[in-house]
Amino acid sequence: MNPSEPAAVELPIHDPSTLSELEREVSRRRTFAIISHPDAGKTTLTEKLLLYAGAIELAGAVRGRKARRHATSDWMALEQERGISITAAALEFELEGRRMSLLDTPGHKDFSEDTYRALIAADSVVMVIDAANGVEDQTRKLFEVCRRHRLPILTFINKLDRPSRDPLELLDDLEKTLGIAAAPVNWPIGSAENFRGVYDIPRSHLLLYEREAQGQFRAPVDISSLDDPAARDLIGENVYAHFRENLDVIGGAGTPYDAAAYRAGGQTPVFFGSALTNFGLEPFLRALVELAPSPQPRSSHEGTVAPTDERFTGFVFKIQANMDPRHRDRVAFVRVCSGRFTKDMAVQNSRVSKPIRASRAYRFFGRERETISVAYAGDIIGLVNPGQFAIGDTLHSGAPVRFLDLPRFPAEHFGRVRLQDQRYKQFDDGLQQLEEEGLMQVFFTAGGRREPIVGVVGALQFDVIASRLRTEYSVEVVIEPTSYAAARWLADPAQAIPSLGGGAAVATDRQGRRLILFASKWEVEYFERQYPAIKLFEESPVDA
Ligand SMILES: Nc1nc2c(ncn2[C@@H]2O[C@H](COP(=O)(O)OP(=O)(O)OP(=O)(O)O)[C@@H](O)[C@H]2O)c(=O)[nH]1
Ligand SMILES: [Mg+2]
Repeated sequence: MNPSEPAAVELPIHDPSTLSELEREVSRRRTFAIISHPDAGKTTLTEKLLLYAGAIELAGAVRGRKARRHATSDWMALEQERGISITAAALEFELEGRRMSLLDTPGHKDFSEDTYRALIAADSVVMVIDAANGVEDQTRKLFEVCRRHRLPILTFINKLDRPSRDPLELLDDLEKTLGIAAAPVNWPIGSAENFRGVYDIPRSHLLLYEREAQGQFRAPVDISSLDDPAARDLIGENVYAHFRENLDVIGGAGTPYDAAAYRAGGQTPVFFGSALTNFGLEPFLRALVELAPSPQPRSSHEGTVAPTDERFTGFVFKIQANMDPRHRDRVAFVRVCSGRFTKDMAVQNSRVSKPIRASRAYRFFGRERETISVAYAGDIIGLVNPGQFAIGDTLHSGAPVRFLDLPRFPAEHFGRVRLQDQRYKQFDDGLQQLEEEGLMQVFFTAGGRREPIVGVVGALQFDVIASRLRTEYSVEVVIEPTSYAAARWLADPAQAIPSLGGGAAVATDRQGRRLILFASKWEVEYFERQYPAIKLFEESPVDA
């Protein structure tokens, strides 16, 4: 969870009958996050992987027409309305004896705090690249986080059914922009209307692209030899010649796949395909099952915690309220890091002294949930316990342990929330619960508690807050942008604050801690120069 993260390890594969139940269960778990720049196709790929894994029978679409199914991982009303992912979704399914836990993350930078936390809950990553755009900004930023945490990355280059950049150029882009070796596992033949399929390099066979069966059903997979004259005819002379040239280049100068280098985060195996038209998914899914690492050890303040440590440990990486309109409860998503979690177990929260009885535990499939009685290291479970959990909490049985803090991004946009009706109770509850999710921070100024200021990482969150208050709490609000641009907490809460000039204002947070809202970073620096005796924090001091 930090640069001193222990290097990847694999459980030794003994005769399975000699493994303990815990070792067996841990070794068959694969927990991974899908990341990329917005719109590269993460949610579409997620949906199609679920389809291939047999976890769903019909694939939904990101921008479904009214009557059509929506993608499982974009379950929130606003996600379906806008056709973008807003919040990370957890999906658990079985595949070839493996228990897969997938986290589909939002690409938009305004939601990146949620994406970062999901990354920390994963043991490996699928990076999606739009074949027309190559490595984009947000992908680069997320990649840096993966590198810091030494997460192994598989790359899926998507949208080959559309005009694409040359595959050699795309590999070059990965290597130059990200500084990671790119090892192609398959190779695309043409793109857009000339897209003919992919060539599986280690298996030396051809998967031909079928234009029918687009959309909802599994596309048939045809395999034949590369030198088969029929294949050559099907591909067409021009496309074939260019493709053979490319193959010669990568055969001579390309990076060969190396399992150890992948596990160490030094190289990324690369696959090509088209999630929307169901192409190239089967080899990718096969690779994911074969190559992705099992649950890894985690760093804590008390040393490394091994997944097969009998003691249950985990941490809360996400909180989400009102996922199910029938229950309207608040779910804390926990990544189990070691041992076995059992229903009704008394767990300690390292932040508070009282043990909690975890009587309502679930596993998730997008919005759908299922009660569980047991979970193992690697699993992502949801615990329902209103108000008892905060993002970043470590849960454990046995000896005390605390995992390293999750990143918190400073708010950069501040809006004043004005209630448009009289539903004060719902308004207060809504703001408090959305704050608990980490969506925003709520500040109170001289304007009083009825018109608080919310601080967010990206301005799109204002829309999310207003929309969720409306749909989940039946509260109408207007959020007006303010000129504040930074919040700084006082290190010494008792210290007197000199009268503030410019656009700054004194405020308190929900815990009553005092802070100053500044109109710019420059104003913060000016203040610090003027009053060196007043220490300011960028993050709220951790709760006592
Ligand atoms: N032509 C084509 N379009 C695709 C393909 N994969 C996804 N798309 C389209 O690209 C758009 C974005 O896809 P999403 O799956 O929502 O992308 P995303 O990465 O989840 O986006 P965010 O969650 O908002 O970051 C949608 O309109 C998809 O239908 C593909 O293989 N070919
Ligand atoms: Mg998405």
